Amino acid sequence: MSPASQVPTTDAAPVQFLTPSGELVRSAENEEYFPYLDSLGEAEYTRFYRDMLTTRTIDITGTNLQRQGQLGLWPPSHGQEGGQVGSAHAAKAQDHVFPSYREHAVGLIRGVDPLGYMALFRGITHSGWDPNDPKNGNFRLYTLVIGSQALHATGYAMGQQFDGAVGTGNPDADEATIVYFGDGASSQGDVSEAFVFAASYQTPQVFFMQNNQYAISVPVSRQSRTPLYRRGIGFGIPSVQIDGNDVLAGFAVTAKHLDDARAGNGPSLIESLTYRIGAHTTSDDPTKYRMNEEVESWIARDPITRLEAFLRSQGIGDAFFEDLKVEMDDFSSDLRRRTLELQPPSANDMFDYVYSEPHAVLEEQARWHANYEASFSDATTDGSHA
Ligand SMILES: Cc1ncc(C[n+]2csc(CCOP(=O)(O)OP(=O)(O)O)c2C)c(N)n1
Repeated sequence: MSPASQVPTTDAAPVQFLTPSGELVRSAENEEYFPYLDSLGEAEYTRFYRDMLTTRTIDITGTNLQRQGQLGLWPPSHGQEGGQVGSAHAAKAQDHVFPSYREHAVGLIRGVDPLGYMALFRGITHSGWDPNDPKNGNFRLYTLVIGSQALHATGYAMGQQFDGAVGTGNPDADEATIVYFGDGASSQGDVSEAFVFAASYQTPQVFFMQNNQYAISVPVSRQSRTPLYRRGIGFGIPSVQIDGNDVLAGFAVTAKHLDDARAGNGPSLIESLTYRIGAHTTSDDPTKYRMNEEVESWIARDPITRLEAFLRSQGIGDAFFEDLKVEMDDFSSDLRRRTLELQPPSANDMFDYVYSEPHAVLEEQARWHANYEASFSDATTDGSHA
């Protein structure tokens, strides 16, 4: 028997509540998630729609600004809004969120001003937002070192457990952690190590893997011989696959597993099957490694158009969508204006974050540097100095 033929080949269908044409379906296998689905009504549906559209607007604005030389880089989340918006709404205020670098929807929903993304990718700040500021909803910093945030999250979740913030039975106090990472990251040692510790310590944690089918140019088929969610099962972590372009599945499944985590039932892994419609970043040309037909087939499963179809079937009319278009235009202009107004930091700021306490040698260097910079202020127009 060849090794490949020993691998089980049957997998449950990914959890889906909203079909690509926007029809609500309930299959008996997904019954455990029904209460979470049933907790949603028109207010939540329209909120999800608005958040997905806002995220796409941020993406378009960021991409345009990069193309005009105003940002150094932009990593688009176009196509991945369903899983992101659904899962972000499943997290409670007291939960902690560890992103990768394209979770623009998640940060938005946690309270981050998207201007922070622009500042970060304009290269004028190391972070873009303060994760300790309560208004940013415990949304940690973007992490470009692939997979390392899984370790940060697992360590944090171990701390939540040691602090007794799990399984007390108080739904407003019990905490969980959710960490976002990609299919490529799941091939990294850091993620495997995070799985080991999460399983051993039964951390209050959801691993939210966005399988957008590519790690830059490397397709999932090259990275793994089994569906990626099975990687979690090997570590003893309950794992489930969802239709990541279905915002309702994203919400219901994440809400259930975060509830389990807060209740002290340990970690779980959600593989959110989706597709990166745009480039990996604005430095990438995806036409070099994938076919247009493939992209088109995923555009037909777009998370926003399917929710629009569902909303229309629920009686939401043109006015709602027309008003949102105007709102998004204003939002984009405002974000663009504020980005262009961002000022570069003072070069002397670099001395502020070296040590936690003041340091005499560094203070001397900072004084010298400030004087040096000031010496240019009386430069004449021909470049010489007075
Ligand atoms: C430790 C490390 N190795 C390599 C890279 C270069 N790199 C940047 S993005 C990326 C692919 C990540 O793919 P995936 O985890 O699927 O996330 P996606 O970008 O598709 O959201 C790689 C290899 C990196 N940033 N960090």
